[in-house]
This record gives sequence, C-alpha cells and structure tokens, in this order.
Amino acid sequence: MDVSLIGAPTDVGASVVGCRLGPGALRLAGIQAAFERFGATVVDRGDLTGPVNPMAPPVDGYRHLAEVTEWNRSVHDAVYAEVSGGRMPVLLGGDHCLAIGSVSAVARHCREQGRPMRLLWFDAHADYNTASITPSGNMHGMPVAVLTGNGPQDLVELSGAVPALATSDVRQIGLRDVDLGEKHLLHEHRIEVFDMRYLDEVGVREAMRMALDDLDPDTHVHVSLDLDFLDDTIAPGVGTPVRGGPTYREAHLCMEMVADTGRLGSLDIVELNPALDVRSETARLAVDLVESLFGKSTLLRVHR
Ligand code: 4U7
Ligand code: MN
Ligand code: MN
Ligand code: MN
Repeated sequence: MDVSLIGAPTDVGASVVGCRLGPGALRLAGIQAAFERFGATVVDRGDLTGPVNPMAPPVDGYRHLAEVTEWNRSVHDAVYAEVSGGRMPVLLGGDHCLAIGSVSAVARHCREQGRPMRLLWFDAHADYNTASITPSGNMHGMPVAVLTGNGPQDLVELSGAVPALATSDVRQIGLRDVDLGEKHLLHEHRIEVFDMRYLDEVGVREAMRMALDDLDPDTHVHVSLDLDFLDDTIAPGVGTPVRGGPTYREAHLCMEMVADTGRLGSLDIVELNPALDVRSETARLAVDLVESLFGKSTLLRVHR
C-alpha cells in the first residue's frame, strides 16, 4: 500500500485555535514510521498552504466561509491527486471542516470508478449543523451536512456532483454531543448513528459489525477520525472535548475491525490541538490507533 501524508495546518473552521499545529505534532509523534511498520510505503507531501485564521465573527451563520472554502479546495485537489493515482491519502488536520475537501475528493474518485463508498465518521459530534441551526457558526460542526447536500453552494458542489455522498453511505460512531437542530436533521435524513448509548448497550464489536455490514468487495472505506471521538481523559488535546467516549481498548477494536475489512482507502486524522496537550499524549495515541488500522495485532491473525 502506498500512503501519502498531506498536512493541512489550519483551524479556520473552529473558534478554539490550535489545530493548525496538528500536522507537525502528528509527524513528531511518528505517524510516518507507524504506517511503515505495517508495510506501507509512505510519501510525505508536506503541508498545504492557505489563508490565515481571521478570528472573525460568523456572517449569515458561517464563520470564515471564504477561508474554509479556499482550504477545502486545496485539500480536495491534493487528496484527489493521490487517490486517483492509486495511493491512500492521509489528511493530517487541521480542524474537521477539512473533511469536506477530502471526502469530496474521494467521492469524486469513487463516482468516476463506479465504486461504492462508505464514510465512517468517528466523532463525539454529529457535525450536521447548517447556517440556520448552528449554535456557533463554526464550520467544523458542519461537514457531514455539507457532504450530504446541505450547506453553502461552493462547498456542496466541491465533488462535482450534489450531494457528494448519499446519506446511506454514512455511518457515525461515538456521538454523545449533538445539538437539538442536528438531532432533527439526523432523524429526517435517516443517518445511521451508533451513539455512545448504543455502544454501551450492544458493545463496540456489534456496533462496528453493523457499521461495516454489507460492504461490497469493491467498496472504498474512508475513515474520518475526529480525535474528540476518544474519551477526553485519554485524548485531552482536542478543541471540543466531551466526556464519556470510547476507552483506549474500545477505540483500538474499532480500528482493528476496519483493518479486518481490507477496504480502507483513505483517512483523515483531525481536530488534534497540541496547544492543549503538554505531554503530546493525544498525538501518540493517534499514532497507536493508526497501527491498529493498518493491521497491528497481538497474535497471528489466522482465522477471523
Ligand atoms: B467537531 C458544535 F455547538 N456542535 O456546531 C458546533 F457543540 O469537528 C460543536 O466535531 C462542533 O469537533 C464540533 O459548534 C465540531 C457545538
Ligand atoms: Mn468532534
Ligand atoms: Mn468532528
Ligand atoms: Mn472538535
């Protein structure tokens, strides 16, 4: 497998700043070597550039729409170049608004190839806000809505088709902080959500089995890993931490079950805020999880 690392050092989609330092911290924690230990050939494409964070208030429900759009265009183009060249793009964020660009690029590629796609959204949040319901105007709280067709025109159209993704291609895992307006939209659009209560009741294994159910042999799986998915005690370095998330072992099981499918095609690692994490625990944890995602296992994986 050929992996391409793409850094996107920005926090234009958030109001807590610091995610712009994410790519450097992930590299320092050894992200490239983690992929290489599991057989990948890695090329680091370096960091994309884009507008600075203007730290401005929201306008018509969106904070920094122009800047978010510009960053996502570059992310789209960089991710599309890798995935259409047969490589696995790994986006090192940056805040989660950047998934609009990366998932749009993957969706464009899958559409061209006639392949199905599945988006696995690991997050404490639904990221399904729109201009009229957002409590913050922060666009890292909107990417799933945008990708399924609800949002500003330029971003909704980024993949070349509207919507970029059918709602039936999305699975959300780990949610525990969903705004009231989002609850209504998730219900209305029938998004498949495995929230924390569900994980508590049926267990991570069964929830992941369902999230990975009926994958076609040809399906491209995209993992969008918001590090606030993890319990805040093990991943303090995020801008919007939420208590009551998956443990270290549960998070690994999620990644291992994705690895078992053999269909992982692209990955976002986002929302790391090194400024809030003096010991870099969160970046190191992200690297551990990448090992599981790439097939690290305690025993030989003979029959499973
Ligand atoms: B993240 C929030 F109101 N829903 O929209 C919002 F709680 O990418 C948080 O998942 C969004 O980290 C969090 O501002 C975005 C808030
Ligand atoms: Mn989140
Ligand atoms: Mn998110
Ligand atoms: Mn966050």
